[in-house]
Amino acid sequence: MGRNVAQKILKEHLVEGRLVPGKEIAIRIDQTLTQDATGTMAYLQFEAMGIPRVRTKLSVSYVDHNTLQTGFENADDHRFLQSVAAKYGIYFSRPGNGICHQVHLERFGVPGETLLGSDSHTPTGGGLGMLAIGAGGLDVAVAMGGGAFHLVMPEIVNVNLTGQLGPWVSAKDVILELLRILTVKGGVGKIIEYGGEGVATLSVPQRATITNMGAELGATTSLFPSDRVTRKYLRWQQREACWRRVEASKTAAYDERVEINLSELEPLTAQPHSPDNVCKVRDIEGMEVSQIAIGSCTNSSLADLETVAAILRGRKVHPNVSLVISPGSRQVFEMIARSGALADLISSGARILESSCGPCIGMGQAPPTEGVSIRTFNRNFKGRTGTPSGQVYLTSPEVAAASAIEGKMTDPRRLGESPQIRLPRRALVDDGMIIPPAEDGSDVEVIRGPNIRPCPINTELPESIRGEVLLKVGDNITTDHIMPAGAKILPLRSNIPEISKHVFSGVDPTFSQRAQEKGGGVIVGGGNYGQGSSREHAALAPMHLGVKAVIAKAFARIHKANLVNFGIVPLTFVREEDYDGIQQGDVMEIPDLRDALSRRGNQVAVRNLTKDRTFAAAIELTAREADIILAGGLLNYTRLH
Ligand code: MIC
Ligand code: SF4
Repeated sequence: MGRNVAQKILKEHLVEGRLVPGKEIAIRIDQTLTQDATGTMAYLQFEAMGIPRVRTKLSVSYVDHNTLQTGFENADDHRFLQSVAAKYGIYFSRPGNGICHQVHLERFGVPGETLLGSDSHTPTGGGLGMLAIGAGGLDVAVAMGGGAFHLVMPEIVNVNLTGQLGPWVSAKDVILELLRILTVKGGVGKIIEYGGEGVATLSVPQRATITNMGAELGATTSLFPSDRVTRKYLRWQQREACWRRVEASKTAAYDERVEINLSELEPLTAQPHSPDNVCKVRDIEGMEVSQIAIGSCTNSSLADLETVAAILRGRKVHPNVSLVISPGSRQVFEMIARSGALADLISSGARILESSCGPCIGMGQAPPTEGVSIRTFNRNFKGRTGTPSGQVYLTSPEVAAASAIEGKMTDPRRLGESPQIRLPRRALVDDGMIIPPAEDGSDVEVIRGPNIRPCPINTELPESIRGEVLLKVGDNITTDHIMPAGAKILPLRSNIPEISKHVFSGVDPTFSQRAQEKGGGVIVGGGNYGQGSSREHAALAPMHLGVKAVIAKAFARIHKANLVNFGIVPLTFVREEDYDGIQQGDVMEIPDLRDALSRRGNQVAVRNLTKDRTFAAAIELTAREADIILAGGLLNYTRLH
């Protein structure tokens, strides 16, 4: 039987294991990317490994998250990252050059190669036919050192696209439809591979919008084949030389199949507070809106912004709406400036922000109290904007622009004929904001500000664990709940003792203090615990507070890997009723846990000393993961092996 696209790339990069779903494999990583919010820790970890130069084909360090410099911290981080990049052989994309995923797609992505990025939206590169995976910073540091990336071989889902998008319907609607069908946990343990005759009708940036938001399905990654459209895009970027065809064999098999007819789609939106809470825009038309934000790694390509400009041309933003626009990259920004589209946007009353993540990660532009904010982004988790009562609706740029004019949620099909945009024959290529590394980095000095503190390291797993349930939470807890971001907390990413004070602060402001007073403990979670971002701070900071284990109904992939990497034991309930029987404050004991992990046991008995009850918890770990936890995390494990 022939192979699908994912299998072909995995096969070429396989260094351990067999491509059997559920079995552990290890793959060689060609490229890595980091961004500043996860990058400082990743590079501190890389430095600790004592390797003089990265061993990948290409590594890029981006600055795009922490660009609001309200104190010295972020600026110091930027300097640290720039000096580390120069020293260790990493390209450095300066603040202002754009969002990592967008810039990587434009300037670096290569069809058929592997990319590991310390950001959950790394699968954006799947739009180019790349196998691009998001991971914790420590996994990326290991890959930079030439180490393989370990993962459990996912199942491969074929999304068969037929037909063609109609007027005013966009790539965003494709992925919102898939989120509606599969939900935020539907992609866990899966790779989403797009195929079918509809693929050829989608441009690379459209494909990238779709693979980007595959992160919200919980998928390991998403990807499109590399075909003629990919070649054309790379030619446009003056990078045709790196194109190669990567397509599924005619006889390729898949573990699951989903059908989407592009012709049948209509404008959709994800309602508060989950990307899978999808409905038709026309079903909630007329809802008053106070803010509209266009940008993010999902929807700020040149075509997106030219379309928005064409809709707004000669019109004014509604007086009750604040419209903010952040172009995804400096390339896009400069191109809309040269085409005149930027003038149309400014003239309509839009507020133009720099090319960065900005409002998407709560770096400014928090909406008003209870304000409705329409965003072309990928996440609408409660409080992520910085306004706890904010109501975020995720839509396409077309819906956002139409709603900006009307001041209400608007189905853009009301505006009549859809705008026809024309893109220049060549992209404006200028890599002047990407600094290549020093040829010989040995005498480059790494510059460290006072907020940059060493990465804490866990100790070996003790024989038994005992501790209080510090917090019990429900399903779909995101890493934004566990370790919030935003303008106030993000600057602390390089300082674990400080950032730890904010763990779970939006859920229970007393958490951090209680954890410290009790000398740590256990967290009890529901299904899909830790969905969302790749931030390893959601494991590292709880570890610093003494959290020893998380017992949940099920985990999201990246967060589970991060827990393992820092020596926190992830356990799952064997019987869901056992979750119901636990209360916050109960004292739990897990005797002989070390022994169970060493024996490769698949279950362990957990004693609830307060309720005088014992229940079984499953150990769903590969042998390597069990060893990492026994060693007290990946850094210790790497030293031992
Ligand atoms: C996000 O969108 O939540 C982030 C900020 O890009 C994160 C990374 C981080 O927390 O630094 C992600 O998606 O991985
Ligand atoms: Fe940045 Fe938002 Fe994309 Fe995360 S999702 S990388 S914060 S733009």
